[in-house]
Amino acid sequence: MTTTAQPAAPGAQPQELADGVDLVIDALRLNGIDTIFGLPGIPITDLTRRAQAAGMRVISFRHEQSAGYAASIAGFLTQQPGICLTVSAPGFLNGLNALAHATTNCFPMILISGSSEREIVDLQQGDYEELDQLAVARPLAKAAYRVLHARDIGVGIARAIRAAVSGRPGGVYLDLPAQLLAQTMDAAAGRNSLIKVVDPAPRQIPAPEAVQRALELLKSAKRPLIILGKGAAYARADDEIRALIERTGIPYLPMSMAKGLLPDTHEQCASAARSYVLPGADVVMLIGARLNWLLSHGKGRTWGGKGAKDRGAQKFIQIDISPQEADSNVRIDAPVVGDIGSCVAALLAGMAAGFGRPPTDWLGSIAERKSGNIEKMAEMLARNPAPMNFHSALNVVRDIVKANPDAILVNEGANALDFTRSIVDMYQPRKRIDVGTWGIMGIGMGYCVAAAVVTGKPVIAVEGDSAFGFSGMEVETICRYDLPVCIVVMNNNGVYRGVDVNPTGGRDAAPTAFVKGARYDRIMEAFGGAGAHAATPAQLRRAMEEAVRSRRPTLINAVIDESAGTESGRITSLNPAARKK
Ligand code: ADP
Ligand code: TZD
Ligand code: MG
Repeated sequence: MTTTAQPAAPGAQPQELADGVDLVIDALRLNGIDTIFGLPGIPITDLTRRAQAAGMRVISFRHEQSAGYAASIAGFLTQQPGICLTVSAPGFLNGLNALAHATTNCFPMILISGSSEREIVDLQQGDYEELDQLAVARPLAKAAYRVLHARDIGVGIARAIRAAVSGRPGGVYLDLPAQLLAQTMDAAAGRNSLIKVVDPAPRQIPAPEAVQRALELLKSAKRPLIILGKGAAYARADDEIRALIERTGIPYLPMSMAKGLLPDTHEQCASAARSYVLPGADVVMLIGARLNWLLSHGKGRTWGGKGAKDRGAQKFIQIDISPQEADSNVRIDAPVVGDIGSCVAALLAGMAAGFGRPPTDWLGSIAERKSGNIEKMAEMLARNPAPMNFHSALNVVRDIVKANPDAILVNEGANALDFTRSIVDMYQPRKRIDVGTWGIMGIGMGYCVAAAVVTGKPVIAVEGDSAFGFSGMEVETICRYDLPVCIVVMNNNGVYRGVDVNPTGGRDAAPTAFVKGARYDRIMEAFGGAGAHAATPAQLRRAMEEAVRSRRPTLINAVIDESAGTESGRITSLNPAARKK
């Protein structure tokens, strides 16, 4: 939308003007960005309205944190920066958690926030929602920018896009003061100032000698292992990765969000023999996975070391776009720096002359462990205890996901997370999205909304009852946009378990215990969606099948034995109280 100014002199043509809002919208659209996740208010209400009027999808949330998580995962799912739009100070701060989360997880996202007047903020004169937002955002963002003049909006958005998606992706902050949005300039000059970013995430070709070094190490391996991380899922080099794994015959372990890059049922998938392959491998190739806490920092007993700080005997190859990642925890013998598609293609080209399969004793002993563990798991899943436990409930989810392999699975909680990750097989790339690098609670409903909006696929969310509470109000958002989301709340009456009691016998409940027998399904009914209460696997199955068939927003309250979980799920060892014991 443009406005017209009074002609400067009688008889002159009226000048066509564009304001800051026009230019922001046009700059985003010029770069193919057609969706905004946000929450309106001063000074960005008009921006949300006019973006919608211009044909953009504006998804309005009940809390900025969910809008931010939605933007971050939209970035992961599309390789385009997800946009989160917030109001100044408190709205900005609510979105900040997601900005930091995006940076930590290497997801491309731009948090665009309106802000108050610079002159007043900098003199701390107490403006409406006063906060030096740029300074606050900077340490948590990959890059942070402020635009003060309408003529710089094009540059500001171009820089934000490049910073978000190039190299290692991350969260970018873009500060737009209220005054900027109202500033006007000549519309033609404004159009001319916008930048359509050319090649925003350039390929990064690995050095031939780095590829050679990696190939030689891999060839020398007697017990090789590949670990796929969410960087590999993000990179969309699905065909190359599959070719590498199948041509080499090397067993692989997918990290949580890399599950499904190849089907979890693939014969080379070593997930069911994880505790055997990590200490047993002699050469490990990491593809888009960091040796952080999720991989025990590459050391300790997990890797066959004798103590917590001790290294195993593995040599490491690491494929990553960030040159600083190598040696972050242990020595990387063969770093390969570049984008995963180019690196894997270069490795494949280097193998064209032939590449031997791993020794059969390594593959044989993995296969043996796998089948033993898969059998044990099948037994657990077949049991039908009353009340339902995590296994019997997730056995149903496992079947539903198998029957709907293109559905996106959102997952958060502690036990609800760990059991789902190990029980529910994934069959396609980028279908499992979860708590990520921080193990953060609260991503649930934001992820559901974004996944449904940007992919158009059905979404299934498996949520701990505590985890769900962090973003539960977004059920209204899911109903408002009528999204095909089926939420299963694994209701065990609390954080980890529902059985804790206040040791003093006082009237306050224990810190980890919730209201018993809560009916989360009624929250969905309050907004016109379908609620269901499931006390048995058969009831859960019926409700999930109906949800997938109808594509209606659905929330199933799955009653889980309140004593079934363990403290902190699988990461009990990180709990200081448990450590002391
Ligand atoms: P996970 O949690 O699944 O182990 P991480 O988030 O720890 O995965 O690691 C992802 C890694 O992938 C990061 O180090 C990041 O730099 C890298 N990465 C992201 N995108 C690409 C890409 N296109 N090419 C190469 N590396 C990438
Ligand atoms: N706050 C945030 C933002 N992230 C966190 N990870 C936590 C708190 C601590 N926390 C966990 O690590 S898991 C969890 C919390 C509060 C909830 C576990 O309870 P749940 O799952 O009901 O979601 P289970 O199935 O009962 O274990
Ligand atoms: Mg719980």
